[in-house]
Amino acid sequence: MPETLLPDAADTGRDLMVQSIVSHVVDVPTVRRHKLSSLSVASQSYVIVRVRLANGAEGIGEAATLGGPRWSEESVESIKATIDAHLAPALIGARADQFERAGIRLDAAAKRNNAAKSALETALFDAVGRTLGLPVAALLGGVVRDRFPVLWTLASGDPGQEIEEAEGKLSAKLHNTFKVKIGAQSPEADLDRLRRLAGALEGRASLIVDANQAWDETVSIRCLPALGEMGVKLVEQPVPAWNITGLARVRARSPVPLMADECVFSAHDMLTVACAAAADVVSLKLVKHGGLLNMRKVAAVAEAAGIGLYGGCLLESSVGAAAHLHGFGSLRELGWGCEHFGPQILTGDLVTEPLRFEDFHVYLPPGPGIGVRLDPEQLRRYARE
Ligand code: MUC
Ligand code: MG
Repeated sequence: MPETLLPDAADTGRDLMVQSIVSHVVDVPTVRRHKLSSLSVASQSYVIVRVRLANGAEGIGEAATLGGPRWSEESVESIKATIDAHLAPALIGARADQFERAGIRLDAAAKRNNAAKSALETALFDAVGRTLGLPVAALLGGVVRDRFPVLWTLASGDPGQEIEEAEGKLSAKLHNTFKVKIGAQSPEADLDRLRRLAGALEGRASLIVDANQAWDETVSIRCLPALGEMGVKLVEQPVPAWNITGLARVRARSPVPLMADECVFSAHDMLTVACAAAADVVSLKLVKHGGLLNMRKVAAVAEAAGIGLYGGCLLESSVGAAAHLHGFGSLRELGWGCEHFGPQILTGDLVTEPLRFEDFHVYLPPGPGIGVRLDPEQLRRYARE
């Protein structure tokens, strides 16, 4: 710890000292195969952490991954190993309510490993919120909104199946915006698929697309006008994450707004994207930013640059989704809605009380902390041996 910081003080009655940290790898099958440009999953893997304070309060957090270390560099195996060997020891004995100081400790113990750090930071917020009887959003500045427009992602790659799936979501009044995952096949095949979807859903639903870095600059410039003609509202991460200047050139010629995802992990990345005028919107995700406090810093840089905010996901269970909703609920602006449909694509959830999805919105779970509790039986059921 830098000398300018006070040493951890004994708490004034509430005893918020971190006493123990336990991590579990869980694997939950999905209702159907989910195909992205460079990976395909039939099961979602998370690390669930449980942080116990000296006062007996327990906080929970989740680190989501997608396809092992293929969406980003972290996998559940690396996350659990880093937490157990490096990050948990750095927090034991620290005060849970000193969130920024906890971040300093975690950053001193390990470079990046943002998903692992975000799970721990969520658990600290949850434990402190439970101790004080306050929702995490209150600890972040207070609730600005308690319900969020929520989209559904179409990612089987089969347009017939995708139209049927979208129709089901529309008639159940669950989702009326759909994100289509592209890039697993040729651009021409994806354009045909999107034309079918846009035609079938015209006037009843909005479409956005996510290429997950699959296209290059030339393909993007060639295909974006067609997406504009189909009425696609937003195009996410068309080019590789490293190609910020390319993204800016694509944006300058794009009839459709562009969203940065894999190219914005840190607030520094956000500043680079903003200075390059490379995006209209940014997708906020705890696994990228390393926690709620850092997510708010990324959001602040985006706001300062006039870049819109979107509540991104990595197919979190209700634990991770609830943490995100508390973060999103505390932001002044969230103009592009959110995509925390994760709990609905799982064949089972990890919590006692599922999140509420209704009337095309997902609701902030009420109650202290992140508002959801682990179901011990479900945890046992999905925990890896
Ligand atoms: C991503 O890249 O946005 C979020 C929803 C989904 O289907 O995939 C993720 C990751
Ligand atoms: Mg994305």
